[in-house]
Amino acid sequence: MLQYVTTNEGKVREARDYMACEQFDFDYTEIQSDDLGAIAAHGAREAYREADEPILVDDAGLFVDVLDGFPGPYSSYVEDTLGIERVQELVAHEENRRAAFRCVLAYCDGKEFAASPDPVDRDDRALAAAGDEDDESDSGLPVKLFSGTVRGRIVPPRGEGGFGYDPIFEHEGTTMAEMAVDEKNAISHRGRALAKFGEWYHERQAARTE
Ligand code: ITT
Repeated sequence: MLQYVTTNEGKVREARDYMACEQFDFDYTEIQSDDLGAIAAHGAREAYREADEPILVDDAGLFVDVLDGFPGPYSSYVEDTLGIERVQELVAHEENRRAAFRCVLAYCDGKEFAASPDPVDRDDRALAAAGDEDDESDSGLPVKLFSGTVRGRIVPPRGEGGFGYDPIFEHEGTTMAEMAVDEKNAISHRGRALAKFGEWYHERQAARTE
């Protein structure tokens, strides 16, 4: 069974619209990097070594234009420390309140796959970013990356659904906290990444059972 690696139940709720998976509540090491793909790839290798089952890691972040992409890869820390209302206040008086949500999914099952159409991270980049080139323990484990982005704008909090920054992120007049799971998936960063992954994964499953 595919293991969806996250401590966040909200992510798993959204993922189950696309495929059967189990939540693997594993707090992988988040390396210091500006690149969500490198963070997710490193986490996927670590989680695969731990579980020895097919792994999907989901790393996401909110990138606010006028704040040069802050909080970006630090979104989780900023939610826990500043809180989402303070992030909203930071841009409340700005003319430009545009922002993007990004999600990168990293898949690892210990086997090879073709690079196309999405990139395959062959671990040198992630290891270099982690500064631990001497760590041979996960070398050679290919990781396939799928990404999705949604653009919107930062608004005062509205809505009871979703999680994280959803109440302050508005897309075409509706905050993501005002959307049902399937409505959010239809437009969201995660929904877009999951749709790409789901299509590829189901083909892969079918090819392996032929
Ligand atoms: P895991 O790392 O265990 O998966 P997390 O919630 O910390 O859980 P991320 O690092 O990917 O996951 O998330 C970064 C932050 O962005 C965190 O504060 C989330 O609540 C928030 N976030 C992620 N996806 C989101 C979404 O779809 N809507 C709103 N906020 C989201």
